[in-house]
Formats: sequence, structure tokens, C-alpha cells
Amino acid sequence: MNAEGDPLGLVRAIVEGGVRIVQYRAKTGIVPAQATALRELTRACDALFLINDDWRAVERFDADGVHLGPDDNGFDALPEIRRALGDRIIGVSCGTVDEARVMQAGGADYIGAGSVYATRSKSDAGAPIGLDGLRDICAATSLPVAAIGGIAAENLRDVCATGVAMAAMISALSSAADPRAAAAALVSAWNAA
Ligand code: TZP
Ligand code: MG
Repeated sequence: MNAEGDPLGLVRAIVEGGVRIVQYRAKTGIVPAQATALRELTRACDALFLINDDWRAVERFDADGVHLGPDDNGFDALPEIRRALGDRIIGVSCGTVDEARVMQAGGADYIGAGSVYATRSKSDAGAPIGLDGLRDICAATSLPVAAIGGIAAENLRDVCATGVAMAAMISALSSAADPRAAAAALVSAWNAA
């Protein structure tokens, strides 16, 4: 099972394993039937459903929010997006303390910080910020921080100790032989950290 071949099966497995936030990264375009199915699945499991890149798709698929990076439409205009999305969640990618401060002032709800370690899942992720970079961002913002990039079972405890509220993962889940078991083990390790 993998994100390309059977994204719905993968998400079903990981939410059954205890994951409670799912971000839909449709880099070649949103597939409406897929987004609708993911919305239904996440709602049934009490998991949040966030759409990456495209804040205009949030209402259309009744998502819980959007995640925006520097290249996305609206990243520089959070107040306008806030007006459009109301109480829905707005998350933004940051790699530095300054970016985190600007985004907090702009009205973001959470900060996605990374890449923490080297990653093969995002070609333009830039140089890793490491645990020190992550710690600095956590100290600079009162927003919840989601760590991302190269996070897996072996470094989860170190990541958690920086003060982040969440850890986001692609390959640790999508390349697992048994994504449900991998998700359950990661959630349990996180809760114990
Ligand atoms: N943003 C920064 S790193 C990254 C994204 C989307 C990819 C994370 O993927 P993985 O496989 O968990 O390293
Ligand atoms: Mg983006």
C-alpha cells in the first residue's frame, strides 16, 4: 500500500492506527472524488482534514483547513484568507524564526517547521534546520508547531523534546510494510515521549 497506488487505503490504515490529522497533498491537482472520500473518512474517525496549497478548495470539500507554503497563492495575504475561511485552520510552512514571527502576526493557526532532517519526499525542502532550528522556532512562537521532514521512529523522541506540538510524516507511514501498525507504534511512542 502506498500514497500513489492507494491513497485512500493508506489514510484508512493510518487513521485506524491513531493518526488524527491528515493533509491532502495533491501536487498534480486535486482529484475531487479522492478529496470527498478523504473528507468522509477523516470525519468518520474524528480526524482533521487539511488541504495543501489551495485555500479555495477548502470550502468546496468542507475541509477543516488549509496548509500554505511560500509558493502558494495567499501565503502573503493571510488576513484575506482568514476572512474567506473564518474559523477554519490556516497552517503555514516556516523555516526560520523570523518567518514564524511574521506568520503568527499574520494570523496563522499553526506553524509547519522544517525540513528538520534530510528528506526524499520534497525536492525543494532546502537545507535541514535540525533540532536546534526546530527548538528556536518553538521558542519564538506561541502557536503550535508541527515538525516535518525526515521524521521517523528513531528520531521521534528527540523531535518531541524540542517543544513541538505535532510531528508530520510521509515516508515513515507510506513506505511502511504495515502502515496501520507503523502509525499505532508512532502514536504510542509520541504519547510516551
Ligand atoms: N515539507 C518539508 S519536508 C517535507 C515537506 C512536505 C517532506 C516530509 O516527508 P518525509 O518523507 O516525512 O521526510
Ligand atoms: Mg504548498
